[in-house]
Amino acid sequence: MTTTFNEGFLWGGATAANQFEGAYDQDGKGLSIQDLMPRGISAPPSEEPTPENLKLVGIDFYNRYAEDIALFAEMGFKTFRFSIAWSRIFPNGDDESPNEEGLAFYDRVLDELEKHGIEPLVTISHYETPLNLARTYNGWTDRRLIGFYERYSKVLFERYGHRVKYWLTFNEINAIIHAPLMAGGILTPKEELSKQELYQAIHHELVASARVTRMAHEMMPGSQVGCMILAMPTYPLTPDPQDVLEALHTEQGNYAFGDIHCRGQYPGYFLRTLREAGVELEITDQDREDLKNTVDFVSFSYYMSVCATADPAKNVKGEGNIMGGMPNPTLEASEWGWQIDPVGLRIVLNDYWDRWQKPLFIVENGLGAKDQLVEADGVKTVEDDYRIAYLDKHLVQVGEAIQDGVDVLGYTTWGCIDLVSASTAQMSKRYGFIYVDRNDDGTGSLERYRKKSFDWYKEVIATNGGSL
Ligand code: BGP
Repeated sequence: MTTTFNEGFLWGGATAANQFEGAYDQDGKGLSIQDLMPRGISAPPSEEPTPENLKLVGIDFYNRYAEDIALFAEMGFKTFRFSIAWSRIFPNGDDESPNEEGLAFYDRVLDELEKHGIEPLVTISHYETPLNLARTYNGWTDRRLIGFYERYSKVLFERYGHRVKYWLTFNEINAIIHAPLMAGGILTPKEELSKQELYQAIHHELVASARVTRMAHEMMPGSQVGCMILAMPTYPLTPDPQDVLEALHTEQGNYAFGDIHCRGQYPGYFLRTLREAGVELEITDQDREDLKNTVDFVSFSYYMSVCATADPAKNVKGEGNIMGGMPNPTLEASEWGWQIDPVGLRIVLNDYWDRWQKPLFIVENGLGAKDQLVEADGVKTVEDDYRIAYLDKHLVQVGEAIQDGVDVLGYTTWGCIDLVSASTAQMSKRYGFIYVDRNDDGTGSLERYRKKSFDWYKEVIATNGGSL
């Protein structure tokens, strides 16, 4: 079998602490904003944690990590992406010293990964700002969060730096525009949040990301730090130049985050957007210096593409898609209206490579679907041919992009083990190769079962993509 994937290609899966660890108050963990988000990103947060919030228990990875990592190893994972829960390390976010029990948990996770020869890929902040930082400072609107984030990152680098090479600063950093609470810990309701506050918060995250990138390079020579962008290619709905321009403007909303991380300064088109929105950013000379610390690679999530039009009469919003955008009439969609576009992944890879000339890492991709647990030959499984078809088609396009000359470091499917969905906060939107017995009403044994896609992915990895 021939393969276009380079030797050492990092095949694996991706997760986030708040969506699968559970143990929300175990061993000194403080609350994070997610502990008050039982109904997903669009609903207002609750006052206190409520049992209906599936994230409080998640899939109990906190207590079952060894079993789960063994399953990842059985599939042959080369890498595993997970996030560190900030509120496990600094329960209030602004504490003077870290929580040793929280740190010890990730030591154990890293021990287990090391045992199986799996390279860790760590997200420092994945939609789980400590609640106190949201309540006391209104999240990233406050410049002081830069310092708290630096203190937290420094502790991670000191503790894990000798065994973690790949770091991501903020998950889907551009999502803050559409989901300021989830991605920025900002409690002001989105409709009431001024652009001034929103863009200042974005600026703080960008400076924090750059400062921590520098710190990583100083403290851990040889470390690789990446930004993480929610990629969603936007096609013009028609060849009308106004539609093409509209699509470009939409893309620029996402490009800006990569441009700043890769070029070390604000691009002109972004400054224009700020000017026209009447936003006057508070940028210090030190900020400008800090931003020059560029990342080593660009990572991104990819689920779908969208269309754009300049004609307001034609502008219909897609369903369940936090970034907005119009559905593409030529594509089919998942049960949640996320449009399936494997070729779009090749387009993104070529586009980002041409633009930034940095290695790319696909750190999320996958199909959310309602799975049915069935019994075949006395073994419980899920016949998820639809998931296999989705992943296969996307990976074929990754292979095409590699042949186009794009430097791709690796690929981690989203939710390699079933976990709680970010947008719906439910279990029934599943992505995994491993089925977890937990239902939307919170019932279930938490038992794990290999799906059909488990063996399929194992073969893909074993053949380094040759079986695709
Ligand atoms: C990304 C997030 C993940 C994840 C994924 C799937 O935006 O980084 O946290 O959840 O989307 O989304 P969902 O769970 O809403 O289907």
